[in-house]
Amino acid sequence: MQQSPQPNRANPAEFFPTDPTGLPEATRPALLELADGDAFDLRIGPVAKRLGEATVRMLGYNGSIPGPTLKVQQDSEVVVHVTNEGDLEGTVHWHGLRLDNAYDGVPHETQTPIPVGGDFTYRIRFPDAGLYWYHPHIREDYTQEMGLYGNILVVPPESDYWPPAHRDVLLTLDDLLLEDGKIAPFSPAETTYTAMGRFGNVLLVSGEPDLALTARAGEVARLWLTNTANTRVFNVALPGARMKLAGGDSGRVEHEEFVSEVILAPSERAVVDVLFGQPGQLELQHRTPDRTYRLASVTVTGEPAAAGPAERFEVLRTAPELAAERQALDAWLDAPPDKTLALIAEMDDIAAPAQDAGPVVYACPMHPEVTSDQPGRCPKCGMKLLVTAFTTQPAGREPSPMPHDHGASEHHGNGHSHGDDHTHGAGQGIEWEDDMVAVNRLTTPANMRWMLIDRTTGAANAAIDWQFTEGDRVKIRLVNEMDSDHPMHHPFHLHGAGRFLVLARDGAAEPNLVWKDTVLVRTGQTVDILFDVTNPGLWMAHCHIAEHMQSGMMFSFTVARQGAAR
Ligand SMILES: [Cu+2]
Repeated sequence: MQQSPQPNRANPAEFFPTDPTGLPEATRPALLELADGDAFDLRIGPVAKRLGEATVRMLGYNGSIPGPTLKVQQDSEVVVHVTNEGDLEGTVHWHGLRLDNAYDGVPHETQTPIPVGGDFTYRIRFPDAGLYWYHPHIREDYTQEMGLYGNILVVPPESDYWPPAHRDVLLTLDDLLLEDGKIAPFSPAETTYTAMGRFGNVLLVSGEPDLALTARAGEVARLWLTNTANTRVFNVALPGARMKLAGGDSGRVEHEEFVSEVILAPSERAVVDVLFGQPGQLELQHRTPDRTYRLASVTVTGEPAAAGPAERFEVLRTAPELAAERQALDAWLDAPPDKTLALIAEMDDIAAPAQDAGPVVYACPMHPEVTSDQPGRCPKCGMKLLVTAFTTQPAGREPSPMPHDHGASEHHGNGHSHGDDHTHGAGQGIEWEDDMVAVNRLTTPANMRWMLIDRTTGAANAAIDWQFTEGDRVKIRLVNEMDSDHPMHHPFHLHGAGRFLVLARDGAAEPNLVWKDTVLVRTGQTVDILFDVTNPGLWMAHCHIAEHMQSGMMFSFTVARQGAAR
């Protein structure tokens, strides 16, 4: 039995609506192939989404989850007329695009939020080839979880920018928290689950809990992967097929390389070419140190594919534009950082004892066997010890495909057995699951403060006031400190003021460069990035765990035009 208090659920008006009655059923995303100067409409509105036996109320762009896939030519421009018929005011952020600041979709900073019933017209440009995505920038913990995300595929003019492939397969990776056949409640007033972020218990690939893919023997399929989850990190594998890493957040990698798995933090992308061999049944998987989940089934048919792409699959190419960046890397590795940001949590003891409560016992929410009669930190993971009433719920709530009484659990529940030795910290500095559900659900921006701290000025979050100029290259050091009330990983995202290269992780030079907009900084890790500043305006930097951002982990910085006074 849970001993922790439950959030107040007495009054349904305190939560966003969950009733799908009468709503149109969510459709599959349309592919919109757009030419330079084209315009299209994007409507935000509620849909009924079938997830196995359950039908839940979600939000879609143009009635689909994910929203439509935009396929555009590099250096083109399109006009998007957005109407908001959703549950709250909104914006659209075009993630990873180095576009004009006015269309970046940051509420109050680059535009007035679009009220419910209102509209806004974006002009978006695509200077870089690769895979991007769009999502709201108001209460993403709710709106993105509800299904508001879609992909953008930017096609380069060079036909050999990517290696040859038969087919493009775009897949979003997400999870969703269902309770009693409904999406677990969201308060319009405040974000919850701010400690770990809201982990789901249903995994969704391109919006589907049980996606089935087909391929032909000898086919090379290009998987375009985007992690749209609030907080879950995915580790994608496809045993039985060969995988070649071809690209990342923004375009191709320096060196194509064969891989057995690919890690994507929230908002990161990966471009993976897959060569299918003999006919048979395969599984696209998400693999954590403790479990393996099925993301999708893949049926490889005996129908042969044309030979060309498979013959050239063995060739591992190098991207000249990134090889050129490599030439200057040693100097940047040796240079001191221009900026240093610390990533830190401050957490109240949400079960702090009353004055006359007598002696209490403190324990780690993740390691209940670690107890103390004094406040302190867990020697195993660094987590702040909390009064034990909050630590007695069994840890772990891994996703199963559907609520348990629907009998579909064989679809995802094919993992290794989950022993009691779930050692925190053995997960490569990544929180793969919510290991402290009882505490996590009670955390809010009021009792959990996530912070980015400028180590030069001491300024935190919104008080940080960085100023750059177009053309700058800035070395930024990200230090994920263990001296924190809740050390965990953070995907650090920079908006389209530019793009960056990862220089080094814990002092080790990055072996394979790729232009990025988000980098996963693992627990206790130090990551150096080189930010190539190209676009003037007021831009955001933030953690892309939606609940961390809502809990303060963000700031904005300015980029001046070249030649203009700072
Ligand atoms: Cu974070």
